[in-house]
Amino acid sequence: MRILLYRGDGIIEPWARDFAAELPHAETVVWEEGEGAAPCAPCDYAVLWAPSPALLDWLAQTAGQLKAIFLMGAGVDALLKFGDALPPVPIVRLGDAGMAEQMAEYVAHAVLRYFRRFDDYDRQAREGIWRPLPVPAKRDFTVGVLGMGKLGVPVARTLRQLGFPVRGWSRTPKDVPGVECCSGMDALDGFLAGTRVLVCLLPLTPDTSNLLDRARLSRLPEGAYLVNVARGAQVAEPDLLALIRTGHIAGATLDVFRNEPLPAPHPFWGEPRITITPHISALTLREEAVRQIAAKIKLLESGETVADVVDRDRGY
Ligand code: NDP
Ligand code: OXD
Repeated sequence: MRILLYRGDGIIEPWARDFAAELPHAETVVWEEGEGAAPCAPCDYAVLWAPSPALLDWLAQTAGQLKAIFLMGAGVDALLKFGDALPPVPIVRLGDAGMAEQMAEYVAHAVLRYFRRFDDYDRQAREGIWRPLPVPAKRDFTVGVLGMGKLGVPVARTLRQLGFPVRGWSRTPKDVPGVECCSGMDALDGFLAGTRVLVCLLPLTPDTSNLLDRARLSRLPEGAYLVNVARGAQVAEPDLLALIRTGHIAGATLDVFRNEPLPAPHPFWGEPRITITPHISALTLREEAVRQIAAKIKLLESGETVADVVDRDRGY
């Protein structure tokens, strides 16, 4: 069995080492491209993150041998954008693999920071001001989670454990104890109207691209706060900025952006009510990821089915 490995950031040696340890009978090869790159023999599995068009071309040409593509992350938008150029094999994303805990930590931190007014205290401290500030009642501080999947549900549960009223919105109906769930576009406006902190954990698909535009963000009550940990293209960035500047939205914690790294002249950098992190809310943990992918390869090799296969029509 031959497994092809590739990461757009080039950090692939530790992955090759971990796969060799998990699957000692497999040959791992690292995809190289450009002048002087060694030709690669067809592979049974490809394990990728941020592949190039040249790599996908080659996978399509050698698809006769390829059995599945595994992603080293949860989001599949960067692969599905290749559409018909993708080889016709199952695409398998990471399912949690240590991301849910990180995501819950990140979102809980952002929500608590806004709720307990830490940004206001930072500002006061810089000016040498000692002044306790009022905090709203938790019962009036509803957190709404867009996307109740592998990451959204644990995030919603964590916020619930912290005592916040929590709502969840998804495509199909959900039943999560303690969380008020609703689904579908018809429910979205009402969901937004009752949400004080909006957390976005949706996959990027044609349906969710630009979902959070001026009209939808304006449905949030005055003084609402946004936490986006999903994909930047789900938010109309100029609309968010305009609503923060008018005061309708109090601020945002953003981990993802339409263009990453966030370009130097982007107005978000200069907006003190926006907290920026460099796409780190839930990092791929290599050891967990390799263990999960290797276990799924073993299942496929023994003719079994695996979880987390992407539905190409749905887009996630
Ligand atoms: P899942 O596929 O497990 O869950 C997606 C959720 O979104 C599901 O509840 C789904 O509904 C819902 N959904 C999808 N489309 C719609 C729609 N049109 N309307 C309403 N609800 C919709 O994904 P994960 O929870 O694993 O991950 C979510 C996203 O988080 C990833 O796609 C990725 O973009 C992002 N991410 C970001 C990271 C970071 O570091 N910033 C790290 C990891 C992931 P239903 O349940 O009904 O299908
Ligand atoms: C992912 C990500 O989708 O890191 O895994 O954003």
